[in-house]
Amino acid sequence: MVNQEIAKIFYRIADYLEMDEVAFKPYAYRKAAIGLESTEEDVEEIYKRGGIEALKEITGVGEGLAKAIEEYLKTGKIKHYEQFKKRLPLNLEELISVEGVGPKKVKVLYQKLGIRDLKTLEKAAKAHKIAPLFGFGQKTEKNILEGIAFVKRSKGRFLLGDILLKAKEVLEKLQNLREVEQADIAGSARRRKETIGDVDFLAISNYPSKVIDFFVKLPGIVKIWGKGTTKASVRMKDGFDMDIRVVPERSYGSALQYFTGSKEHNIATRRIAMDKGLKLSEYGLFKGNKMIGGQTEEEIYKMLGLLWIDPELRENQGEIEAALSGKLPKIIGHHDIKGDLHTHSDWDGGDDSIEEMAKAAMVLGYEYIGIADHTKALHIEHGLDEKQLEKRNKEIDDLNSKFKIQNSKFRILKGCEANILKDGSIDIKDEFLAKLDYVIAGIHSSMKIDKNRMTERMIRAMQNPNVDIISHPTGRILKQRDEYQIDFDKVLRAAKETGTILEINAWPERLDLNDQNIRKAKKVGVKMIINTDSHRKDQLRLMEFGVAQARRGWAEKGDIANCWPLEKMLKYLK
Ligand code: DGT
Ligand code: CA
Ligand code: CA
Repeated sequence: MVNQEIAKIFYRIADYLEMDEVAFKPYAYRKAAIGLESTEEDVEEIYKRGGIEALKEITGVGEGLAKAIEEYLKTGKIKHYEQFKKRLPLNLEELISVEGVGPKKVKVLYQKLGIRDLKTLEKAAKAHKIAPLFGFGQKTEKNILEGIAFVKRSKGRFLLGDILLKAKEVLEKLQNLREVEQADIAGSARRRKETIGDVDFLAISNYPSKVIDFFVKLPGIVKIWGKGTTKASVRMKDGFDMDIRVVPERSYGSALQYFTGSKEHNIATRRIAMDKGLKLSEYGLFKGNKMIGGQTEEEIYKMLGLLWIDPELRENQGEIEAALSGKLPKIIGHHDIKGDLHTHSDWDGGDDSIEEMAKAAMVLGYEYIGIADHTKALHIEHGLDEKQLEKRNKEIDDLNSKFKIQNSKFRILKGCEANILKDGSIDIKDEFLAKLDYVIAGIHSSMKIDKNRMTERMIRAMQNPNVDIISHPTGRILKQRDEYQIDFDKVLRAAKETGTILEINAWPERLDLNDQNIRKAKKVGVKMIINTDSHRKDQLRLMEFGVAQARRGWAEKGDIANCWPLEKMLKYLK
């Protein structure tokens, strides 16, 4: 939106003026920037409607700045700003993002050392060129280095698994605030994307500035990027940013729809509105100047002729077309999960006993849990050999009889997570595998072999009549390592032919299969299962992330084996 673009330029001009030690003017530019940001109407519209005079109605905008806005609308530039950039060609935004570095320091650094961006700043700090500068010193230099490390660390994206719980805590605080009528998480976190750029919150309130004041004082905030009367943006000590918008009730649905995104989904919904002669924005759905909807997401989708779309599907990957023709999938829900087949017990070095794991599963309302301890080829994980597995099975039998006596229908299933060796064979004898309720097989070694060999290896493992499930099938670790070199289409075909189930591993660093691969598997009719890979009972709760990923992959109950009744699942296993 043009309002935001101009606001951004005003902020930068304010910084430049501060570098030049101009009095008062920086304050005026910042105030106008805030005014622009919190103006609902497009400045273009305002200008069309009433020219300079109308622009002056924006908070903080006087004659001079109204002319600057006009200049931008007419030429796409503001000369004053262009001159500054020419005189001081540096990445101001990047530099001042470093804690302790403000416009005045930036100017000294530029003039004395030619520093113009993060890279040159880091180089100078490491070469100890900053400390001797007047007004800096060793401590500042050290702080700058720490600040740079922080900026770099937080430049990337964050794991949903690291963020969601913290976001939910903030949400709860907002919801408990007297001035807040409703609040939600929006953005990629609401879509449950596997990684998050920043967390977006939305709230309804008649006292927006009270909510904003509360928000910027939340514990854990280390920097306030911006604060207006209806929005704010902050940096948390864990390195991620949070945005909030406060909107009136009548616009809540349209704002939630807009800020949930994705951007691509929004572009598509806006186009549908345009085709109907309507205009959809974060402020509402409009016919001419008349607002015809906006309070709820449901009414907006309905007025566009669409079914309401689950946030996890909003990536413009066909969900719009499906919603138009009434063919949206009925994706699985978090309560559809009946058990977890990939868990480890204290037999293979996990933290909790089988009984403790089982009890935790009961608390979650599961009907069963499968214990899939590692097997012998995986020495570092205390993999079990046939004999140890035999003993462990006895413990499971005893526990199951105990449950029966207690009249509980809960069951512990006997499994293992065996290793797929380099040639595709399994590290446990077939006769023994056949005695278990189910077998998971996974690759835990020789991950760098070439694509053909890797694909053959995986296919051979699936052809084993005892291998029911392949764990974390592509081997990726988010932010650490890529998938194996593997022909996934061939793997899918073999999975289909052999009736092998592919795992959706819920571990937040894995989420493997990913959303795209889940959709592919669904399309060819390969069944999947969502497992947590828990090594401790409290990790059973990571199921949430696996389910979210499955939802993003359009998975329905029929696609996911642990959404079926136990008997049906057991029958499906080889
Ligand atoms: P992230 O934060 O990178 O993980 O991804 P999002 O989707 O949370 O993106 P973010 O935080 O930049 O913006 C939140 C939502 O606001 C985004 O999903 C859609 C909407 N939005 C932001 N910028 C634009 C834009 O330029 N055009 C449109 N149509 N929507 C936008
Ligand atoms: Ca975001
Ligand atoms: Ca954002």
